Amino acid sequence: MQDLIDSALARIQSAVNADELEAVRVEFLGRKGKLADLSKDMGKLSPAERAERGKFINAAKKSIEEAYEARKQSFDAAALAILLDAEWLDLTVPAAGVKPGALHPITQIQWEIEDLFRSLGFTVLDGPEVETEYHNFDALNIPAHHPARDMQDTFWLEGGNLLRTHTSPVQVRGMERLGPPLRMIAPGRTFRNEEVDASHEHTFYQVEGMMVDRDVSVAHLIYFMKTLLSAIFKREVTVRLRPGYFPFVEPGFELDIRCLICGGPGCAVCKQSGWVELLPCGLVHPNVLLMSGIDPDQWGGFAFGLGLTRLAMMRYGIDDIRLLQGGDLRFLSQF
Ligand code: 2NL
Repeated sequence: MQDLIDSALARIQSAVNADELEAVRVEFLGRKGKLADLSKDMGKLSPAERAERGKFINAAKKSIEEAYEARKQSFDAAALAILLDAEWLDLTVPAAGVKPGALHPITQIQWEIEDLFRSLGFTVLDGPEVETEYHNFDALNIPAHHPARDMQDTFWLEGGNLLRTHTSPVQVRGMERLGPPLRMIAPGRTFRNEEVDASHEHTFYQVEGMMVDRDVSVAHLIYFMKTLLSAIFKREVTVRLRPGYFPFVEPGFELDIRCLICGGPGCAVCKQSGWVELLPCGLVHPNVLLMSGIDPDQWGGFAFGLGLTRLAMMRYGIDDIRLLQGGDLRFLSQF
């Protein structure tokens, strides 16, 4: 019996890995192992022999178990050391951090203009991109069959609605809802059925604005437009008005600024004219006021439309309009 213990302890010491050790445990300590065998025929022994055998079995079990546990711990420690060596993380390395995105160049300009007009007492309005024919055309003094309704230019939807071709309908809704006096701008996305190339897109952005009050004149219009353009270009600008036709204003103007590149003598940007056409505007047509429930004998207003897409291209020197909607990060990450 002492041989049994000695052989168990020797096998435990010589086990080279955890699997081998486990096999030794099963062989000696398992339910069908060698110590279990020794207890099987205890019934045949005399009480004195049984006591003797019991004592021995317990002592054997204790010493084999102890040897087993010690050996197992050394295998576990070795396995853990291998794992720690292979899978360590250096928790002191600074984190990579979030890579911040940026506002789209058009959004940057739009927000700047919104801030400016808010500071001048204007409300910033939003409205639907899917519009009724009435709000997009009729209410702007553009009845059916008017030449300004270039059918090819508009995305018509089923049921007579359309994708707005300008943000004017937002201002029509503003006049209907707010009533005079009012100051509002309507920035947003607009759509035309264009053949897309470097300078034409089906989707573009504009800001329209309007002020309705008593005795509003062209002088108010010029003051606000100069303030707007000086803020956008971050310097004083010289402006001039030429007559321009838009059904929703009377009189209507094309507002030009002195070329910021050459300052007047003429260059490639202003096509040698010294002036750059920038901003259609005018005094709101009485029919337009009337249709939105404002009495043109009591109230008057000015209005303007500014192409944000063109402005972004001018400011950042972008030569292809398609880059703005293209979603290419190599382009966008420059802003
Ligand atoms: C453009 C158009 C202009 C307006 C837009 C306007 C809106 C209402 C009443 C009167 Cl509700 N006018 N908007 C006025 C003058 C010019 O521009 O396509 N600009 C890029």
